[in-house]
Amino acid sequence: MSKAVIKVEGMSCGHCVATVEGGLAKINGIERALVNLENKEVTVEFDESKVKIPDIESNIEELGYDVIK
Ligand SMILES: [Cu+2]
Repeated sequence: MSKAVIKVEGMSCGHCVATVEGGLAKINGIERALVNLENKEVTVEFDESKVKIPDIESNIEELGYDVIK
């Protein structure tokens, strides 16, 4: 299992947290997604044979938030 911390701009409340965590949890290969609002970070645990970081990043953008690279 791999772990990554992705910087995300635009998350501001519990609804955003639920959108991002819930949206990522639906992706095959993502084991866990945890949002830290204060740090503007999403920590993801994922299986690298099933999903790659760029896929996760584009998914976050599809949910309506900006990934900071
Ligand atoms: Cu919100």
